[in-house]
Amino acid sequence: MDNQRIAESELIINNRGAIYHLDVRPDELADTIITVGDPDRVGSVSKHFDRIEGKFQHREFVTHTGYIGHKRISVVSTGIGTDNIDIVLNELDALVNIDFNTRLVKPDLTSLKIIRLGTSGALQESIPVDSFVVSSHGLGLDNLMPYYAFENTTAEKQLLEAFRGQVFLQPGGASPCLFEASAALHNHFRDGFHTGITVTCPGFYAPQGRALRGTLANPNLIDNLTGFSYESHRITNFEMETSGIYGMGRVLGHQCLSISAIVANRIRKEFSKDGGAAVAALIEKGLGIIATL
Ligand code: R1P
Ligand code: URA
Repeated sequence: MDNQRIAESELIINNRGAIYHLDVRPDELADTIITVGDPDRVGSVSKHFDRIEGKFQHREFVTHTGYIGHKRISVVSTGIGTDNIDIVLNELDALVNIDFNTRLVKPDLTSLKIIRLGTSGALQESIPVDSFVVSSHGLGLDNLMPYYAFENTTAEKQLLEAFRGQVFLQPGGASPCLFEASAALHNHFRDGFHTGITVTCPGFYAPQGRALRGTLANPNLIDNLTGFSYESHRITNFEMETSGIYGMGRVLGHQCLSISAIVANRIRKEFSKDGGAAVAALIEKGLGIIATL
């Protein structure tokens, strides 16, 4: 495809020379990025930095860039859901891979390291609250990735085929998609982490099998997901961003990994007594590794 100038309506740059939603300029972003859902969690990460270089905020998108030793890291809040992931991943990519002066895609592309530090609900009895899960795959039941053209590996196609055969999804729901984590990043996060397939849902209540007053269209969803197995693969947990991050990483060529503190166990019907402490522990453990990447 010709490298055409990207129009003002498509790549929106504000008066500060910063991208539309994140309000961050290209020079204000590191190549190693931590994403968190909660804007308040950005400060809980950056308080561990030796030096903070800049703080930016627009809407729910808070960004702090700084250093741990010589390692430059940006931490960015995404808010909740893969609709926000569409915005954040596209804007992070534009900040490194599009020249903001010429509006042309750069000839040499940068592959960012993007690591989500989030919260999640476990779908296996053996994964207790306050433990940590690394997502070997993101399996999307949301509707973001069907809007993009992407390639799946043979292994991903086989796993998705097995999922389609075993798990009943109510008619009219999204078509499932599946992406593997960056193997290079995953290899750094083995000790002290559970690992498995993470299901990404378009909501927290019925889309995750929770009924308060609404009636579930698919009451067997949790049992179906918990019981899924293909070769050594199991579904470990539920959340709301991972498949979007992995899918957009595939489309744009970034290395992505999603790590969650388990705050709920849906099989034992337990919730963490101190989810804040579990997230703080995940941030400390995660930063210890991320600083060495
Ligand atoms: C729901 O409570 C939110 O928590 C999880 C879900 O993915 C969703 O965003 O992640 P975060 O704690 O990172 O936001
Ligand atoms: N986040 C989710 O999306 N689901 C849970 O059960 C817990 C955290």
